[in-house]
Amino acid sequence: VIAGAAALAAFLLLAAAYATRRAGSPPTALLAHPAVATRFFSFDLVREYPHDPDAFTQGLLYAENDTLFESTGLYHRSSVRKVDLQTGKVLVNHQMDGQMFGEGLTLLGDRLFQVTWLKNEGFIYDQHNFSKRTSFTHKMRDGWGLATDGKVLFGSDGTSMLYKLDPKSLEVMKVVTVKYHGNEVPYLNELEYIDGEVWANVWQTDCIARVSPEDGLVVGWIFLHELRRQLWNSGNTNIDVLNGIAWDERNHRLFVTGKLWPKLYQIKLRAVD
Ligand code: DDQ
Ligand code: CA
Repeated sequence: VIAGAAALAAFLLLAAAYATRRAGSPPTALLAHPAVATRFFSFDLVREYPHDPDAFTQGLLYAENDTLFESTGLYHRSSVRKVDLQTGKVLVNHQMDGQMFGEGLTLLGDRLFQVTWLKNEGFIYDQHNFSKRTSFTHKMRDGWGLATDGKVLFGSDGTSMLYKLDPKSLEVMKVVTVKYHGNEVPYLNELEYIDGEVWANVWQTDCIARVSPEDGLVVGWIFLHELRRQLWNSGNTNIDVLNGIAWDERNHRLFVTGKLWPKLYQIKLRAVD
């Protein structure tokens, strides 16, 4: 995972250097170009909360009144749950079929949409009663992340493609390729729609890409390696990657966590460019 972060950092530098050389101009000129005016963000920690260290977080969203919805993965351990933010306690739990590997989750209206790994089957749950459930199939290559702007669904499948899906038919309405300075950004994972952008965890990188859903351009990078490093350094050597972004739109609170992380963090972005 550390190698992954280093690889991404190296990739970012190389991509910038390559683009600069090709353009025959200094980096300032490159960054001044509106099409590549990518911003870079670090963060300030606002608060930390307990998070179930057995939750292999694959989908995360803020519900209301200090609760979250979360989808977890791994065979025989996958679940959909409603979680209390303050205590991390699981308030409602739905255990999935053992052959299912839970992935992205989002709430549109009263219904939770969930996709699964390596199957093109997804589920729709009544947010008030997880046993009221229907299933659907989708045409993404795989099921990784889900988010919504309140009208359509956004989906990721582990490639650099970002899908717009019709929530009624689950048909693909539009696909954009996510690119940073002309380079495809693969492994798009957990998603969140925030203020007109789709934010995507990039699997194995400690980074979140802020993507313009209209054209797929990366408009910002958020670097969160310090969170995983701090957990690791305090003895949590069992943790997996950063994954899980939730946005409390009303109170403008941003939450992040990771797979098997014992903590969930409220953070505030700080521009470093
Ligand atoms: N994904 O979240 C990146 C989409 C999938 C992660 C899969 C992690 C593998 C866990 C071990 C699977 C056992 C067959
Ligand atoms: Ca999310």
